[in-house]
Amino acid sequence: MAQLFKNYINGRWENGVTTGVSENPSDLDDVVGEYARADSNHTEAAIRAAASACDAWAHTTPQRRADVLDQIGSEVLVRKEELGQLLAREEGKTLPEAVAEAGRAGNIFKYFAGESLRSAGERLASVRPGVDVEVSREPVGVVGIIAPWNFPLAIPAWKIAPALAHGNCVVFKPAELVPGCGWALADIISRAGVPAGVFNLLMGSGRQVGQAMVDSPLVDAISFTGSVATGEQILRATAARRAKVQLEMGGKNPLIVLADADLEQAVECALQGSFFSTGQRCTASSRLIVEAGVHDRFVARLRERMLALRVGHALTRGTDIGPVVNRSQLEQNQSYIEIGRNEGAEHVVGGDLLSRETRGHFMSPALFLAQPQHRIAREEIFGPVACVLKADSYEHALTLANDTPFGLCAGLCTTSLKHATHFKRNAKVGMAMVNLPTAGVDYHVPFGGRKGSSHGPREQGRYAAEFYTTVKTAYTFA
Ligand code: TXE
Repeated sequence: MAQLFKNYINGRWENGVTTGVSENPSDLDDVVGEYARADSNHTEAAIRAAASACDAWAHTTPQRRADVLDQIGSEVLVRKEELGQLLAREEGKTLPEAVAEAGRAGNIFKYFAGESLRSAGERLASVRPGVDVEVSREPVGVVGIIAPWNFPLAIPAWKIAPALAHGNCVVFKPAELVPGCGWALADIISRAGVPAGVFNLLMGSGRQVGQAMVDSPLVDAISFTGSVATGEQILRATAARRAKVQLEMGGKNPLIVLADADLEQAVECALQGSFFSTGQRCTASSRLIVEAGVHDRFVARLRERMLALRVGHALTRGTDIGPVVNRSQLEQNQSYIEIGRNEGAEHVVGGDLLSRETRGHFMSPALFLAQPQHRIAREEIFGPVACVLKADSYEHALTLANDTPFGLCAGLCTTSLKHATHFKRNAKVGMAMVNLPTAGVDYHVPFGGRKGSSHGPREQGRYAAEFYTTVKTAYTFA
């Protein structure tokens, strides 16, 4: 019998109206678990519970919130191998990647335990005699958290932890493909001393549960990570009712490789950034912009390294690249391979469907030589598909890098201090990397982008307070 993951509403584990099934993308004959599908009535109940719990939780001491978050972080860290197994089985990233993600989630809770205690304000002299001014931060209220499937422990952690640390109540909806990871996190949170209603888990569809969260007048803020289309829809709905909103959406991140770069290091950055986690990262490097002087050598070496990558079951030791998360994402990747060929991009290697011992969504990483106007060089694919664009110079490469509707992150491989400095100043992104893959960020510093990639305040680190608090200015005459 598969485990049944239930929803967590107002401090109780609740059945849904129907059940859904969570599958292992490495082995479609392996059912990870069944989950209770919530509907709009469950959503309303969870939101009402959160709204009722808000005042009391907002007035708990920072020590209490720090203790709760510290306990959650400790349990996640102690169980990171087991949580990593679940993650690898449910989402398909390799076991080492999944264990690292679980560790990161634990560290995020630990970090925000400290942030509970550091929530600072300021006291200023007024411009009027005898008046004092205090500026303080207060919780926003009920926060709706809508998460994607690609980082099913880390992304919920970096939204839930700051929300609770800053005194908010949470209604959390994991993505439909990864209810097991959402449930595992909720189970740990439910045992950490969080009062009923302060944290709620709802598993169900975006259209029903997610939409009800977005539309509810009792939800004061929505934090969302996912596709551009859904993000834009949420932006319109929250703007109409003036709720606070934070959106992390797509990317088409460039990695520039200059002729003076350390070639092996640059190839490693490209390989890691483009294909690891099966390319299913908003920070993936999907445009490799390579200076003409090193272009052919770079492509040859990257091809060689790609051919050596082992694609297979996420839990098998030695697997470099796990499966694609589900059939529809696999079809999307395959359709872009087709689009690339049809629009005249030169196919270098990969993109083939692979069969392994178990029935899974396996494909080999793909590389194209493309032109800047090609769709495969402009649209987010969200799979192990990258393209190389040739640049005449650093200046040309930077122009190509910034020529995109997205602005999440960008990388540069170079040994030139002059170009590295110029790049950090002029890349139109939220995160710039020099001699590092575009994917792979620290958990204690801001995460987010510009242009079509992000909207609203940054996530993570102390900058998270911008979204999870509201500022009050208080005047006293004495
Ligand atoms: O995203 P959705 P999906 C991109 C990537 C991928 C594509 C589709 O290109 O191929 O999006 O993935 C919830 N109101 N990214 O379908 O639909 C949904 O239930 C409220 C990039 O998973 O945006 C899930 O919890 N919520 C991305 C979450 O939104 C709604 C990571 C994301 O789902 C909703 C994931 C609605 N109307 C996908 N409809 C990144 N940038 O990292 C859906 N949801």
